Amino acid sequence: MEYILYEVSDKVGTITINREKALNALNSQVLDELSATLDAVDLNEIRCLVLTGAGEKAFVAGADIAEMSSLTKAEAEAFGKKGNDVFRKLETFPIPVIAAVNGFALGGGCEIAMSCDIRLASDTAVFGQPEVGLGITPGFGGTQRLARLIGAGMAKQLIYTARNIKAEEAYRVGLVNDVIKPEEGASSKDAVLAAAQKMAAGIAKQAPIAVRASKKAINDGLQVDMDAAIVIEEKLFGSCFETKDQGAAMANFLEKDKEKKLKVVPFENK
Ligand code: DAK
Repeated sequence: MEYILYEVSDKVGTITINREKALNALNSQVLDELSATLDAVDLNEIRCLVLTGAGEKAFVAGADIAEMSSLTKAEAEAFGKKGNDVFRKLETFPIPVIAAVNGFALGGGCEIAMSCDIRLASDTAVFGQPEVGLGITPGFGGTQRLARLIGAGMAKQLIYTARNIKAEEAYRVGLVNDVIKPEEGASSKDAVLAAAQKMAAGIAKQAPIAVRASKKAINDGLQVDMDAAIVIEEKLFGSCFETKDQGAAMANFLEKDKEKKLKVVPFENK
C-alpha cells in the first residue's frame, strides 16, 4: 500500500490516509487502497477502528481536484461511485469507526468523516463542503449525510455558501461529537488521535455482538419509519440472548456476592 497505513493495538485498528504532500486528498488509488484495507480487517480480532490523516495539517482536504479536473461525465460518475462504495463500506462496517479529524476536512474529507460513526475533532480542525465554489455538488454523499446529521437548514447554509467552519462551530451545530484540546505545548493531532484510540479501546471492552447489533439497529432503523425501526431493534435485541456475553453479564449482576457482582465479564462472543 502506498497511501494507507494500518496499525493494530490490542483490539483497535488505526487506519491512516497517508498522502501528506497533497493534504491526504482522495484520488482513485487512495480510495482503492482504503477499500482493500477495510476488506482485510480481521473482524475476529478488531472491535473498533480509528480513521485519521497523516501529518498535522489535514485529515483529508477533499477529493483530488487535479485528478477530477479533466474527468468526462462518465468518468466522474465512475469516480463518484468508487468513493460512494468505500464510504458506504465504512458507514455499514460491522464494527464502529471513529474519525480522528486532525485538520482540514473539506469536501470529500468532511464526507468521509460523516461516514464514520463518531467524529472527534482536533482544536485545529476545519470542516466544509466547498464544492459549489468548484462548480460541482458534493459528490460523496455530502448533501445527504450533512442534512441528516445537522438538519436540512444548516446543511443547506453550509453547502450553498461553501463556508468553512472551525472545530468549535462544528461542535455547536452537531457535526462533531467533541473537540479535543491538547495539553499546553502538545500536538493537536496527537491529542485527537489519542482521544479517539482511548474511546475505541473503551468500545472494544464492551460485548462485541451487542456493539455491532447497536450499530446495525441505529443505521438500519434510520432508513425506515418508526414502526419498522422498532421491529429492527426488537430482532437485534433478541439476537443478543443467544450470546454468552448476555448470559454471563446478567448473571454477574444478579449475583448476591459483591465480588462476583462486580466481576468483569469475559466478553468472548465474536
Ligand atoms: N486535491 C488535490 N490536491 C490538493 C487538494 C485537493 N483537494 N488539497 C490540497 N492539495 C495539494 C495542493 O495542491 C498542494 O500541492 P503542491 O502544490 O504542494 O503540489 C498541497 O496539497 C498543499 O496545499 P496548499 O498549498 O493549497 O496548502 P494551503 O495551506 O495553502 O491551503 C487548503 C490548504 C486545504 C485550504 C487548500 O489546499 C485547499 O483549499 N484545498 C482544496 C480544498 C477543497 O476545495 N476541497 C474540496 C475538494 S472537492 C464527486 C465525487 C467527489 C466530490 C465531488 C463529486 N463525483 C464524481 C460525483 C468531492 C469533491 C471534493 O472533495
